[in-house]
Amino acid sequence: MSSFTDKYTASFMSGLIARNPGETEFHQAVSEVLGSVAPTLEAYPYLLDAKIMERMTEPERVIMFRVPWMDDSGEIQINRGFRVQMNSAIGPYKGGIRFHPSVNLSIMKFLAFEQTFKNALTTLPMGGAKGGSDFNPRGKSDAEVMRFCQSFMTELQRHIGQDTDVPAGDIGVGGREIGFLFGQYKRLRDEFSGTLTGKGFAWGGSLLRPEATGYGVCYFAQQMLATRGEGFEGKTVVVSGAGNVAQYAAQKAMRLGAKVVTMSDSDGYIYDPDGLDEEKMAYIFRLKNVLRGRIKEYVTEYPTAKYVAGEKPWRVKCDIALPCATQNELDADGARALVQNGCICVTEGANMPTTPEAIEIIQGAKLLYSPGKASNAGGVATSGLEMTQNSIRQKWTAEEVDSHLRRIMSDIHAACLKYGTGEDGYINYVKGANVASFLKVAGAMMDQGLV
Ligand code: NDP
Ligand code: 2IT
Repeated sequence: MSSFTDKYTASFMSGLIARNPGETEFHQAVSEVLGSVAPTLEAYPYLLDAKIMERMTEPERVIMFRVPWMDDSGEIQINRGFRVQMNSAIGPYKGGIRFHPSVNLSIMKFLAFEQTFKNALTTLPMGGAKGGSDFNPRGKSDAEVMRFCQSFMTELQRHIGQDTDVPAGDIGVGGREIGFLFGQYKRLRDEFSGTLTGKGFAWGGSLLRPEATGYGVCYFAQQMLATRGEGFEGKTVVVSGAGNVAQYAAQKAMRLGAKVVTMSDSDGYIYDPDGLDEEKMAYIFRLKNVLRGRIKEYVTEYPTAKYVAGEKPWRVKCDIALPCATQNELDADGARALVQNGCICVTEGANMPTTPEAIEIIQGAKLLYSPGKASNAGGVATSGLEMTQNSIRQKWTAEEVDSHLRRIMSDIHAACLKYGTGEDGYINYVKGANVASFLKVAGAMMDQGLV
């Protein structure tokens, strides 16, 4: 690193930390981007004069609100709601809503910051945002989830709109929650519009949106593997998570000929040495999406598999790892285990699942490694396709959506190659994704003046 890069990064980060104390996930996300783009800033000093990084790290708007609701026993509950509208330089704010007890301002800001760059990579006109609540949907009845969603939307509705801000799902927010949120939005605003994505197919949703993030992860991994003449066929794959992204990443990897041997949740992981097949996948879909059960129940149904409580799956020998659960789930020990066991490719499905130390280990060992903002962008890209279909009042076939998704993932891969290929030929996907998206967002901000 040049002395400029070192000095600029250190002084920028100390200012950011002073202005945003305690927001460790936000600091981590900014620091990763800054590590990639500082040389670009040095090369284009007018971006420094324009204080472009200072502007990009200050949300355009943060909304924090009370979400009161009544549980089934009649007790009053209070949660905190958030929407961070980070950047609208290239389109209306766009990004998911997360319901998880860990949600706080730092997590919302890191996710909205990442989303800005991810959305820029999709090639579609979408700005960056994220929202959510510390509400825990686990163990709640459908009626409780509905009342919570209605209360959450009663406030959120005044800040969003199809040309303003278009939320979607994330952890804890799937088809059921989007339905309740959409119903309340429509009722309060008297408007049937594309203001949310991830809608049911019968009421404005796009085919393949549920599958898109996980499928996109595998399409991206295919492109990464192809740079080394490899593919999924015959490879052993470790997946973390058992939610939306993990399920469809596992299904696609399996259909591409890989043996998927693990899935997990926050309590532990299952290891199936024979690998998942269509029947086992159907069981998992029902277990997680209909019965809302825990992944450990898999071993009751398939006793040749084992359940490992309290652990993450990274010590299981594999060729390809797909972290698809949550931030910072793959740490230095996990990364070392993957490298030692001969893993060749880590493709992120979750947002920021790999810690900075783990990224250093994985890239140091020259594994293929892609950050979520590149490899999980298929979800929001297909949300963008849902917005297009809503605007033109048409429905595309699954084949049409899939072909757009494949093209977008391939364009993102090409952008990573363009800006991330080093002199030794090693592709630094982190640098590639950060520089490509930074240049796009920065250019749009410069064009639009000081706003
Ligand atoms: P889901 O709620 O469907 O599933 C989340 C999964 O991750 C569950 O298995 C959950 O286990 C596990 N998990 C959640 N929080 C933790 C935690 N703190 N520690 C360990 N495990 C945890 O969410 P999604 O599949 O939609 O999202 C997964 C990741 O992908 C997130 O990082 C999300 O931001 C990202 N993403 C999602 C997109 C989408 O379209 N849905 C698009 C792009 C990225 P448990 O049940 O025990 O909590
Ligand atoms: O992190 C993400 O990209 C998402 N949760 C999807 C956002 C969206 O608007 O589809």
